[in-house]
Amino acid sequence: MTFGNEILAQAEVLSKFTEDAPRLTRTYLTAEHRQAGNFILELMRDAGMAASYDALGNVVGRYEASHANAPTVISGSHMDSVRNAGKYDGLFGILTAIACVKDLSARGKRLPFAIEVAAFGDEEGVRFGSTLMGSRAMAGSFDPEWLARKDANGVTLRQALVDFGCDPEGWRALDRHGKNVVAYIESHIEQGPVLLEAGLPVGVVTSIAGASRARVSVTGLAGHAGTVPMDVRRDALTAASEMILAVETHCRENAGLVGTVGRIEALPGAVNVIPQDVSFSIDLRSGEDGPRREAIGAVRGKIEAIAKKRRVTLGWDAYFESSAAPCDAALQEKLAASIERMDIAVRRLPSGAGHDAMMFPPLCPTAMLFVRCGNGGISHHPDEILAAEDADVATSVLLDFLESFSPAR
Ligand code: HGY
Ligand code: MN
Ligand code: MN
Repeated sequence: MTFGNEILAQAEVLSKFTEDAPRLTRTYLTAEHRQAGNFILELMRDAGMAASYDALGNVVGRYEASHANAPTVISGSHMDSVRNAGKYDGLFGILTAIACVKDLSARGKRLPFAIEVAAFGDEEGVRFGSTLMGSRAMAGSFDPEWLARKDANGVTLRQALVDFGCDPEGWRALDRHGKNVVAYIESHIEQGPVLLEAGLPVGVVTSIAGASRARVSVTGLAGHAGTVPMDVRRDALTAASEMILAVETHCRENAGLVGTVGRIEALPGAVNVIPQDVSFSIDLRSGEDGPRREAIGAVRGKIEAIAKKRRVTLGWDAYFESSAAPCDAALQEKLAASIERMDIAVRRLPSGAGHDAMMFPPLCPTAMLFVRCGNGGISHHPDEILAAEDADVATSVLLDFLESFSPAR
């Protein structure tokens, strides 16, 4: 069986560990996280790695080097998903790294560095809102204030970690600073159409877009849908609607920006009551931090003006920000050389999606390898597809990269 067929078969098994079948949703520190983590643990051990859960519920496997005191290269991605997800977002990066180690182990080959494969438990942030927690801990930027964050049922992250059998205070020991990590490389489906349109199976990522996220709350005045005249209403939902269109318009009018309102809640939510309390999310991204920060400020100003005009009150919780992350130039060259050795044209491209990799530049040189997404590049959607032969090519490129990588002395 080729790398690609085996990876797709494993992704198929993992897709069954979902909290809302037949859709695929797997969130952090749930029974489904445990099912997927246990399956990945077994794959890592079968591939010749020592593997275990860490203090935050990540699953980490380690394949020792040819000699003691060698440096470490980390490769991995996330095992959690968005709601109603595809099968390959995150998981491909874990499974392809395991496939590489399994191949090395089968040949009895050790490299001049240890390989750690990381399956992060929370990249999407669906359950607690704060994202990239596993990779942040490993790269030394975990924020212990997140331990007090609550999920929709009021369960704190701290309690959820204890319930999962983890140690909430153990996050400090996960920081790899001082542990001689010389590179982080993540393989990921592109989640867009560029490689598909270029007719290429893989590409080298140049940078990863940064993101600003806010939770906006709009408070108007509830009232009877039949008796309150239109000119005296303080309708929170129509106000929010104008605000949401302002986000879209601003991003349409400023090249390089993308803005999304993915969630909205309107209360009391009755057909015959004017909405009083509305909350919605904003996710705004750009390949450059300056324009993104400027844009989120401009959008906030426009939303405040709409609130004033419509006599509603506004709450603004800027709960997340990630800076754009450059991929290491030398590692990009090494990845490009591995692709060329397979007689494939090299395509460099930025990532509009965020990834665990964006947390690693403060720790070590960081790179990403994209693999083509079929179906127009659709992702964060059950129609996400990955061809076995593309998974095969990407794994062969990653293996060539690892076998030809010599850590700087
Ligand atoms: O939102 C993102 O870009 C990633 O899927 N977490
Ligand atoms: Mn995703
Ligand atoms: Mn992802």
